[in-house]
Amino acid sequence: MFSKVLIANRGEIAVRIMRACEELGIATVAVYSELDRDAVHVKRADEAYLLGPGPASESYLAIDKLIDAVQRSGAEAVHPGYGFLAENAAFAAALADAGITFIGPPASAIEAMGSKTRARELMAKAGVPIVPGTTEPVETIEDATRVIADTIGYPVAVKAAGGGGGKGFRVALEESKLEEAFEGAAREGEKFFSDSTVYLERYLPDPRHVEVQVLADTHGNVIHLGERDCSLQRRHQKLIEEAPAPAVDEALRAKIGKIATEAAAAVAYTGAGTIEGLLQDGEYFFLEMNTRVQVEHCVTEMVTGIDIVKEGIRVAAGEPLAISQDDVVIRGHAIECRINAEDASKNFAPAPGAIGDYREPAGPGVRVDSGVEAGSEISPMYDPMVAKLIVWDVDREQATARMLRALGEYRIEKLKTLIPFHTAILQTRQWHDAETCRDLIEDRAWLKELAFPKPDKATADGDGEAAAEPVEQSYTVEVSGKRFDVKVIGPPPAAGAVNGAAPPAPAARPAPRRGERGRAGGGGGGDTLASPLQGTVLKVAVEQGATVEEGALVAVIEAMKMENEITAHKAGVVSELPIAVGAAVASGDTLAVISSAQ
Ligand code: MV4
Repeated sequence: MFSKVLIANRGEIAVRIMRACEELGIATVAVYSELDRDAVHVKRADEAYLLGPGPASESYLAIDKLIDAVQRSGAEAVHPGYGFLAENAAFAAALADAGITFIGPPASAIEAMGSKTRARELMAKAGVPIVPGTTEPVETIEDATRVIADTIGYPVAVKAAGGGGGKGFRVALEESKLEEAFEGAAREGEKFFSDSTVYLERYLPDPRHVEVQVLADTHGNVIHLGERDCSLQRRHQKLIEEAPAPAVDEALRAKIGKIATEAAAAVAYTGAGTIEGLLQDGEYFFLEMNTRVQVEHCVTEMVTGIDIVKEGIRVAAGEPLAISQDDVVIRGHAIECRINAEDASKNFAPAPGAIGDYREPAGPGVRVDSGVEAGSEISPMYDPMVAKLIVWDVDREQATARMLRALGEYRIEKLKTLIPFHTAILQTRQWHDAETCRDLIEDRAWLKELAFPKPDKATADGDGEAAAEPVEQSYTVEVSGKRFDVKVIGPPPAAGAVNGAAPPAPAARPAPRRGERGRAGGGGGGDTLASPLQGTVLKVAVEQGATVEEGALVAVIEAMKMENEITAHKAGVVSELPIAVGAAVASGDTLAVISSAQ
């Protein structure tokens, strides 16, 4: 076993890996950027090395700086966590060249699964079922049109070959929409992976996202730990994950487990990995393999009792897996909620800032994997996920009740998080019934309703009228000797307020000017289509004077490296179109005015 391991990551996953190391008697080395000097993962490690300035390219992605830190610390191995360099074959190879162990699969397996077309080809050859479609890149729209007509049919999914996790994923419902989908997928592929090649898959109308956890050692043992259901996503960002999957029984588990272990064996996989797939009408199709430990590995740990991170470290040290397939028993039900610093009511805009008072939930069956504490700063530079709340109970219904209890216990002051959103979701009939996605092109309708509550009359903005951002303030009051905690949500108190108390900082900044929210839905009935987010106009899909249907594509706005399709909030004539490709837009800016056709 190793005596010292460097963790090339930050936040909750760095802390999670350190916990595993401590239990294995391994000393830990943290790395950090200038922005993370006071971070929890840095304080927790036995020693820590500064990498450089905040941008990941100068810190957590800087391979030479990381190798330098490994050599200075004398660590024998590096754990990459997820994100950053976790699935970078060049990093795995560079470590190997320097005689340092990469805690993960061989570079060849990362590479094989990194190209989605190559992975599909390999899987098809190995007898692993893939979603019907092409295993080779499709060069032109003409080629795509032909292949679709001959074999796949509509609707069709167009995906970037370098992609994964939904990046560069477009759907064309019919031939007239193919060009837009093809170009969108290619553009996103080029931007994220410097690879504009795309491939095609039959679009499955109502699948569940079911993924299988695998573990493989260097002695030829490959086992699976059952599946997770991650169907609850928003724009390909998973929000809630659970194990076992509601739609999978013992027989299906054995079937998809066999598919997953065969997929892993086909690329000579070692370590912890995940086969992502789609489940439709009892049929399972391979989508891609994630060659790393995933964010949602915890729900599998809760229902199997197996420590996936520790097993990954053991395997990297050359030890055989501590368990065999027969030892794996699924017991009870686990749910994970991602606690992101995001504002669900503002199109899930990142809401970075400093955490005030902070208290994590506890009690039976509750686990919190976090990388923050009171006073921690959530930087806009990194992932907005600050913690994961995971619960276990004997069945799904009781796990849900336990999660609601734990969400209620979680105190994160001053920071906007998804806690209220998760609380709302888990109380819906759709969650209770484990409903699938009916419309994957847009977000699920019921999910959207929760994210964009109909604007309240009292707070709905008038056309172009400036409105103050409501602020939330907490007070404790006593009424006849009984204690009440109250939250006052409303317009910010005027400057130089009563009692001479200064208003809280957020109220001091000028309120943004905004019109109606374009995607807010319901209420208002105005003509203005306002931008739901801040970003850059990538594409303008309509012309002034054009007649549009409700839901027609108006523009594509890039924000936080994501492409956001802005659609018409009503049918009518585009009477104003004050945007152009390349222009910057702020949240609330008018993108178009759509007048009702006379
Ligand atoms: C699909 C699909 C339907 N047909 N592929 C890709 C990335 C991952 N985020 C989900 N992806 C999908 N790929 C084909 N051929 C639908 C999705 C999908 C999805 C699937 C199950 C549950 C929720 C989903 C949400 C968005 C997209």
